[in-house]
Amino acid sequence: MVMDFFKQLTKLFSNIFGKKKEIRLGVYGYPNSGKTTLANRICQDWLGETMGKASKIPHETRTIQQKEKITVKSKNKKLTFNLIDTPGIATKIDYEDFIKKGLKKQEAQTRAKEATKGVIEAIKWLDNMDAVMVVMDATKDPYSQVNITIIGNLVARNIPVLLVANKIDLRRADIKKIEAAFPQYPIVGVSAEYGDNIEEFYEALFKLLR
Ligand SMILES: Nc1nc2c(ncn2[C@@H]2O[C@H](COP(=O)(O)OP(=O)(O)O)[C@@H](O)[C@H]2O)c(=O)[nH]1
Ligand SMILES: [Mg+2]
Repeated sequence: MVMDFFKQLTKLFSNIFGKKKEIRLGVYGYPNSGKTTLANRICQDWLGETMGKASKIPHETRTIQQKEKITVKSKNKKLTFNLIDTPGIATKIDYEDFIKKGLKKQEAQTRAKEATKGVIEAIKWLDNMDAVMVVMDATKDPYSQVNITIIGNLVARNIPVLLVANKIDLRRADIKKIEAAFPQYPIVGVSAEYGDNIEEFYEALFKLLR
């Protein structure tokens, strides 16, 4: 009887105080920076499954993708989050660029239309994020309108940011350039494709979400 009462009481307390809301971790960035490749690596490492398709042709991910309850562990630390892969944010989407990449006119036009919707959806979803990783292709100029806009929006909303300098396996990759462009944010270099520096990446994730 008494035990039962205590059980009930414990349950009640944990319902009131213990119910932690789910953490939403967003993956944002320019098309082709490697967002889906990174999301896939995280899912593969901790769930043993992939998230979505990565592609050489930009705007492969055109709708929000979500994987729930991913638990990352390191020594005595553990954290659980929902991972949200977003369509790449671009300032210009032209169907002719897709034709140049080998798509037929019809396919190219559909892709352009969907990609435009995807950008709007990604921006709308910013409000729902608890923390965001901004993935950048470290071989490209980081000081782009897209990066500045995403980071500016996150800061205005008080959402913690981690900059991920991706593709460090490539010789032209230059993390210093990204550090110089955005000196006030934490940054970690990785190769989402080959797994270089992935331990440091998870450590940076613990710091971002703590
Ligand atoms: N060399 C190299 N290529 C990568 C890396 N990560 C992604 N890629 C390639 O970059 C392209 C775009 O990747 P994807 O994940 O679809 O980019 P997203 O548009 O940001 O989701 C694909 O061809 C990937 O194979 C990386 O770490 N190194
Ligand atoms: Mg993608």
